[in-house]
Amino acid sequence: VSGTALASFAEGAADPAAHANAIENWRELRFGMFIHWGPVALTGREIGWSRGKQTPAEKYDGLYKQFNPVKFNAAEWAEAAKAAGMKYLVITAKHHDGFCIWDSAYTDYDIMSTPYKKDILKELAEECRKRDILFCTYYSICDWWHPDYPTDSPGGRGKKAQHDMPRYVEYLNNQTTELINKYGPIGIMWFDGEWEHPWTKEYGNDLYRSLKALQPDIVVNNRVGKGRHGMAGTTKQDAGNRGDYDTPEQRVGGFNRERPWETCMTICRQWAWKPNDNMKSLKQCLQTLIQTVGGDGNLLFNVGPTAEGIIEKRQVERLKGMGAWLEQYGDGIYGTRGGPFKPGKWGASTCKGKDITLFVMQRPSGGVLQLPDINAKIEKVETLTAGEVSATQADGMLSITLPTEPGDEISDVIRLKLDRNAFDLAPVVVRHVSHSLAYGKAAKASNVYRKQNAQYGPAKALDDDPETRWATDAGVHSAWLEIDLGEAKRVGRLHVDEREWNRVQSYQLEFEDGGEWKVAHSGKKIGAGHEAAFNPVTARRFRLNILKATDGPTLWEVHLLP
Ligand code: FHN
Repeated sequence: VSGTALASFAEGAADPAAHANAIENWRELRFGMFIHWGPVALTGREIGWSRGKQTPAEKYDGLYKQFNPVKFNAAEWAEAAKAAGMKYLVITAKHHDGFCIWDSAYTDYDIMSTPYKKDILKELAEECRKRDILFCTYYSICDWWHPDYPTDSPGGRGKKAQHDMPRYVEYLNNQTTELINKYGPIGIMWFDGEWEHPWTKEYGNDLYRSLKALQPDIVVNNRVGKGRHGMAGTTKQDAGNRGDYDTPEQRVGGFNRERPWETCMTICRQWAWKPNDNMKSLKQCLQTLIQTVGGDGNLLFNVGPTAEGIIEKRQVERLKGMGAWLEQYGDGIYGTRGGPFKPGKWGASTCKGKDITLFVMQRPSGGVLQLPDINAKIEKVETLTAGEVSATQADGMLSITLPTEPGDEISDVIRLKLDRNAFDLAPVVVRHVSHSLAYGKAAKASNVYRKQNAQYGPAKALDDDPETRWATDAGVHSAWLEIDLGEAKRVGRLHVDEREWNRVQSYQLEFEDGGEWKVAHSGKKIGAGHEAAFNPVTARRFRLNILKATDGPTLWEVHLLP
């Protein structure tokens, strides 16, 4: 990201030093609790989005009359965050449904109009501060309930007959100011719902500037304006996009030390409480945290409390499991920066001072992890999990001989102690050794994104490099990638990775036999880490023929295996 772009993101920060300091302090926290909660928990459906869809809007808007979370205990919630090793907490003060879980002077559609009649936010802010947990608030810019906000439910697709956006913007500014004045200092004002047409870049810039003037060390995410790239959460670099950090959602963001970023993700599937929702395993939770921090990002991990005001015991237990792991290995997470070895299937790395921590999550066959060597002397190597470890630096490679047995079901944790500051080392990609017969082989494709072969050609899907991909032009709905193995080889397995792009709807793997293409395997969706086994065929040329895609297919890796 260019310097000017970085500067423009923060233009309007009243006190640049306080602003920079606040971001550094927040980045060091690395792990936070996200809470999506409101009267919608009475229905077990999604907050905001179920209004006017699964739950008629009138019924949804009346839920507050029964909302009486008598089991809410702010100390228990704050304790759950602390036990998880979470250092900050962001709660939906107001989501897209307009309900305010604080005592607001600007509306009666708030917690004080419910049978509960107590100021949730006040209690939670106090209990967080007692435990040195940074208290933060989520505020939705779109408000499908508020009569002045132009769009309506379901999902903002409707339009209110009467509306008054300027008056709504005044309401929004009054409420965000109120949150800071009543419950501040607020760590992060976490905006969302900025994507709808009534909100403008100018509104966002004014709001950013006013918040920074009110509390110079408040951190404001990139959803305050109009510069976010959807769920990828990165910020467009055209001038005038405010926001202190990027916000990839329900995915681990890409390695990026230039721009602070934070992945927000649910521990279950739904943001708000849902009965019997699928919950992620401890391994999934921790490996997500490790991959995120290894990419130099923070993880904001979401729980959805019940209508009675409790966080489900199973979720609290899962978070406790994360906290127990962090008790042991948190020194490699908190206060670190991502890299220098970029995350990948192998695992991830972090650095702090002269130390690099390696989190090895996929043990290489043979037990020796091959990393590109670094421009530093390794003075000591130790394993924080179990067993013995050794390291050699030769021929441009750093070879780590791992303990014979995995040290921990989550990851082996190895500490390298260098002769210099680890953050100064240039980040490097760790090739994932796929043993693919197609690795590095000659390839051609029916289409390449803007004919930029060097950056997006078919060879980029055969290089085991997690950062490169074969890409095709927007609007392409079918394409092929042909591989020449150089000689006939027996192939019985296909591995393809398009990550979360999920554009491929159907494909065939073909092989050339006597001058014609025959089908070895047919499949439907690909997504992230698609594996397929089929009756082995022996041929020199293979072609991945994407028959149907929702838009230009983009594949990070295509592996052909025996
Ligand atoms: O619509 C919201 C959704 O309910 C949730 O709040 C997430 C988490 O940030 N953000 C929006 C979807 O992108």
